[in-house]
Amino acid sequence: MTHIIKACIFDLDGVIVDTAKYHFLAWRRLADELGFSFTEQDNERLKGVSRVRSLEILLEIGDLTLSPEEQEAAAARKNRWYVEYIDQMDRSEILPGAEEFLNELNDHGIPFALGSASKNAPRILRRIGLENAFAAVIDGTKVSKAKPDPEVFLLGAAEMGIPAENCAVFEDAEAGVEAGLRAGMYTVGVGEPEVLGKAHRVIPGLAAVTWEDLVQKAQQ
Ligand code: B16
Ligand code: MG
Repeated sequence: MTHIIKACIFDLDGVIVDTAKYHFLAWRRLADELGFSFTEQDNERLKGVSRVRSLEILLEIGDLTLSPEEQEAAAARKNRWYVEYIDQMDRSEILPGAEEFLNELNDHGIPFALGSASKNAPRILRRIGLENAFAAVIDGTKVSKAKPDPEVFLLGAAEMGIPAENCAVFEDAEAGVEAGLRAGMYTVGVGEPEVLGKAHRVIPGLAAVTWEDLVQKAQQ
């Protein structure tokens, strides 16, 4: 199916910034505290996944069971450490090509939204100076169903007033690509084709895309 693109929706972690490295440091610190090791390879399983689900996966890796109260406290502790890292971020952490592509969309009058699982998304946008850049910011506090459910992207499209089929989604996580496809949107995977192969198109990063080229490929 061809898509006429009238708006874009961007995931945050892995597309606009690389906060996965800070999530990793904070989760590893929690694992250390709980007495097991957590590797960068393990961290791959947490990309695009909600905080609560991330903790469940971490506990599976450590073969550990915590009470609901202990889980809540552990997730809060992890988040405090994570926030300490993101509070050190600045514009220099915007991934290559991201700002240029957003500027290009602005030049063409194309609205764009953020569709992220992170409850810290507004804080990160402030740190990198993009708090006023998006027409809509849909973050982990606004959705009731996590990716691969399409809710986050459908809310973004609705807030912009653009039909889903006219939106292009940029996503680095497999569950996010599935969410984009389930939303009926043109879906661009950002990362490895081996992982994101179901997307309509896969690019290594936003530096590899221009507005013209997006429009053209989406119509093929
Ligand atoms: P928080 P995205 C996701 O961001 C991260 O990829 C994932 O690792 C994290 O667990 C999730 O946000 C929730 O983040 O703990 O800050 O609410 O890729 O959807 O922008
Ligand atoms: Mg992501």
